[in-house]
Order: sequence, then structure tokens, then C-alpha cells
Amino acid sequence: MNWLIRLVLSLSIICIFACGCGSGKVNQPAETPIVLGYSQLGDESTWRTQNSHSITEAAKKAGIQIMFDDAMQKPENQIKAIRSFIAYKVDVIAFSPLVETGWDTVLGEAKKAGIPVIIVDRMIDTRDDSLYKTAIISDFYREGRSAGDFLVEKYKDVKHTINIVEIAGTVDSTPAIGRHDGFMDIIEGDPKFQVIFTEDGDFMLSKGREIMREVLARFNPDQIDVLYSHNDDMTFGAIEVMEENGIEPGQDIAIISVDATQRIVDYLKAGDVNCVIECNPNSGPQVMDLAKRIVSGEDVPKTIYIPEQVFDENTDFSTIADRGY
Ligand code: GYE
Repeated sequence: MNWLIRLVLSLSIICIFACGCGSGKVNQPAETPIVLGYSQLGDESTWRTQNSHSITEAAKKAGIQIMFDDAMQKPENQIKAIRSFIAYKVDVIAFSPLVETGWDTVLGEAKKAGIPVIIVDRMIDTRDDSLYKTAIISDFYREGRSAGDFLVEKYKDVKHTINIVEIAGTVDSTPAIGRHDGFMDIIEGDPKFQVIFTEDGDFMLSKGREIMREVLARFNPDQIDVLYSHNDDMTFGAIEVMEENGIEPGQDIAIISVDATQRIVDYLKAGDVNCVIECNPNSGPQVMDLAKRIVSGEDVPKTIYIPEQVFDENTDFSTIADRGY
């Protein structure tokens, strides 16, 4: 489709025109670049900012024209963006779904239009897996189990009750579901572990702060042994509040956090956080590779898990590479 028409239509969509530079090859016939419509769910966290950066940079490097839309944490905006990608007849659609449910209709429309879909980062809940070509995601259930395993090991010789506060991610999102379920499946085996409070903080620093204030209004600090937070930004908010209240993070309250941004790794090294579960936001190059393979008709695996690690207070810190975000 004519780019001028697309430009006129795409008022709310930032189009990043990749120059396709860097191949250095001469005599190469000019090819029409792949056009990828990408619906990002928002910009709620350090992880998300890095993920968006990884996606847009990788598109440039791969010579893919990306139409990138930020849905600002609203599934209805994601549906709108996907519909506009369909109207523009992009070659491939990729999106990171805010929540798991509610995608069948719009993905059915993409399928009808013959546009393949790549799911990135979080998963969708559907009975019809022909609605997407591939999903490149994190194993959130395993992340939750790793958090539980850390506690079981840390408190293996302790007999008294371990009271846990959980700050969870967005309701109905794959990371919040997996990180909760995996964790519970491990700790429920031992009645000394008790989750005394859990609330959703939407993966946002400000909500982590708010929730920790609420927790301290309900409980004395010495009633809380552990904070399990579904992402680093919420942990940062909670730590701020602990410090305001004279609580030593990592000492008075043990902390488990998910993502592994540089700032949380620094806290881990300083003893302010006890366990960090890595969640890797740098999926851009793999997404571009999948887009190219799908457009050229290659078969790709239905589910791809991004490899991730766990760092805790017993890790040799010199082995933790700089995070870069
Ligand atoms: O952990 C969190 C972000 O979906 C894996 O979303 C992602 C999560 C990530 O807001 O920081």
C-alpha cells in the first residue's frame, strides 16, 4: 500500500522507518521491506521501556519497517491498534497482550485478512491456537517456582511461621498468574509459609509504594518476614516506604523481586534484596528473526521461551553481567 496513504491514516501511530542500512552489500536488488505492526501494552516499568527499545532497535537493524503503538495499559487501545494494522495490510502483526483474555475476535480478523500474528512477552488465553503463528514468552510459572524454591532453601532450618506479603502484577496478565501460581505451588507444601497479604500493583512503582504503606498500616513490621514482589519497580516503591519507616530492606524483611534490572542487582549486591529472578526484555532480535521467517513462509516453533536466570544472596556477584537497563 502507498506509504503516503498509510501516513495520513496513522495519526496516532509512531512509524519508525528503518533505513535498512548496514548490510554493506552492493548490487543487491532493492527489496520491499517487511512492514511489522507492533502493539506494545504500555510503558509501566523499567522492563517495558527496555523491551520497547529492544524491539524498535532490532527492527531498524533488521531493515524492518515497524509501526509501533503504545496502548497505555488499555486492552481496547491494543485492539484498535491491531485493527489499524489490519487496515494498513501490514505483513505481520506482533503484540504484547496486557491481559490474557479478550483477543479472539480481533485475532480472528487478522487471520481472515491473512496477516500472521506473533505474541510477545505475555500469553493469551484462547481455545483456537490457529489465531497466532508463534509466541515468544517468558516461563512465568517457572519464575514463580524459583521464588518459592529460594524461600524453602533460605528458611529450611526455621520452625516458626514465615509471614509473606505479595505485591502482584496486573490482574489477568500472564506474569501475575504464573508468578503467583508457581510460587504458591512450592510454598503450599509447607504450612510454615503463610501469605498474609496480597494485592495487585499493576507492575508500577507508585503502586508498590502505595501497597507497602497499606501493609504497614495493617501489620507491625515484625509481623512481616518476606516481601515477594512481581517486578522490580514495585519493589523500588516498597523499599522506599520501608526505609521511611526505619525498616532495613533485605534484613528486617527479606525481599524477592522479579526482572533483574541494574538497580535491583545493585540492591542485591548491597544486601538490601535477597533474591532476584531474571526476566529478559531483550527479545527484539528474536522477534525480527521470527517475522522474517514467517513472512518467507518458513515454519516456526509454536512457543519459544526466553532463557532466564536466578540471582540470590549466595550468588557470586562477579558472575552477574551488567544489565544495561
Ligand atoms: O516483569 C514487568 C512488566 O510482562 C514480563 O511486565 C513482563 C512484565 C515485567 O511491567 O516489569
